[in-house]
Amino acid sequence: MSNKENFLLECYQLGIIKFGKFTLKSGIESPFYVDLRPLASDPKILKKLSFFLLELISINDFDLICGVPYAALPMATAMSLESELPLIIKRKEAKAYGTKKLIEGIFSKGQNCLIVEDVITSGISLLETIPEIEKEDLKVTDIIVVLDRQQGGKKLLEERGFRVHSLFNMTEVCEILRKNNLISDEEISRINDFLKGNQVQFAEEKRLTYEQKLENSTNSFSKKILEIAIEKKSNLIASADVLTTKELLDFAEKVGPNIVALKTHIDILTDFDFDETILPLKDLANKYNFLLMEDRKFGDIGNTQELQFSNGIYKISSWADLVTSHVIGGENSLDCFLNVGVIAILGMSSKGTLTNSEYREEALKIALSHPNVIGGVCQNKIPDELLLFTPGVNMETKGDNKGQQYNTSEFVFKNLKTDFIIVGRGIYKAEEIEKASLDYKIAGWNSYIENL
Ligand code: S5P
Repeated sequence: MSNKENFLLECYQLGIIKFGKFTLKSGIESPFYVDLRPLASDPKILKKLSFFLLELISINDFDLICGVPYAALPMATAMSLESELPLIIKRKEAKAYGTKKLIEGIFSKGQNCLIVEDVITSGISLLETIPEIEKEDLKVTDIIVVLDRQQGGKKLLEERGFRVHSLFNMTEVCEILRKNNLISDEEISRINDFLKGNQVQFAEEKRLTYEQKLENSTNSFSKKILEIAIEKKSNLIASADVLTTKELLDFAEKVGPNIVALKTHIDILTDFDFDETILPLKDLANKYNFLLMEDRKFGDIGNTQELQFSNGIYKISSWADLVTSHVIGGENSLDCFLNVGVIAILGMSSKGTLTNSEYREEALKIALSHPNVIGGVCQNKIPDELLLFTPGVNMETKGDNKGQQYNTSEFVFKNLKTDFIIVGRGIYKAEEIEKASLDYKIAGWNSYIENL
């Protein structure tokens, strides 16, 4: 992957481009929405952006740099700091008092000023800005833009004799996002239609309700989890990544009323004892009506998985309602999981994961064809036949320092049509665990309802 491509993906994570249906100021409905202002809130990204933008031109050709307010102001500032090209500031409106100047800073007649703009659409706003700079007897020959929306602006400015250097255009953005499975072919064709000036048809993409999924399901474990979801009005799975039996049981007691399943990594307990740990945990699962999901992420040949599933001190097969498993061992490796709902790991939430689109596609084929599999863990949409479990959900933070990447529940229900969210630290690290689990339950349920 090229540096530029990587950089775009980092920017995308900040939410600068959204796909859907957006009504523009003009009343026109657009299939995408761009806002580059969030880039300024991430200093590392802003710095990288300034490197990429400076590479587009030869800095010696210019005496000054000026960003079009407001979105391009921090960009021009970062470029100025990096290149030592002096910055001038263009006001949006002239001051009503004092000097009434429109351009602030130190400059002299005849200097060539490089203009920086975040997004170029029709080009009209640049055509209004440039004369204000020229009025001060400054020259403008070149404009740098981060994103060319390909709606005629670049052409218009070039016809007027300006050189326009863009870092990305919409076609490139779509290609990169498509390659990384972040946008569908349907969305791309809608965008292409829009860019050609056609009115875009938005088909309402409906998700199935839990009731519909329940009707369609034949596996007893998928039925169970859907029934609990409907009854408790919850799609929350709490991940109990705690280290002692006491913490695990306390946690289960607190979150029990709000969850459909409690997810364990049973092998991280320092004091595991089948009778002391599993029996009371089972009691709590019955008391509060939730399932036990052991996140074992099996990843071996069938025979070994069979041994791991039923033996050792954990005897997972005797208590887990659901288990997670990689499908890397191939279809038959899943045959051993009897009397349990298997959730296949199709895509992971961590940065740099190897679960790219080709992997996911192949993994999905196995998951869809195996009767023991009821769903998948994934950060992408999957077919309706499988339930989608999405970890990497946190309302407070975007990630940890170990590669985890978070989205909000709103995002995953809207964009991935998730069925169940998995939340770990967002709940077990919260000051008030009960309240946090209730908050996530409500947020998850509301997001589900909003996307029906
Ligand atoms: O891709 C994945 C798959 C899983 S199951 N990413 C994940 O984070 N998980 C698990 O979800 C992970 O092992 C952890 O138990 C939980 C997320 O925890 P959190 O504290 O980051 O919310």
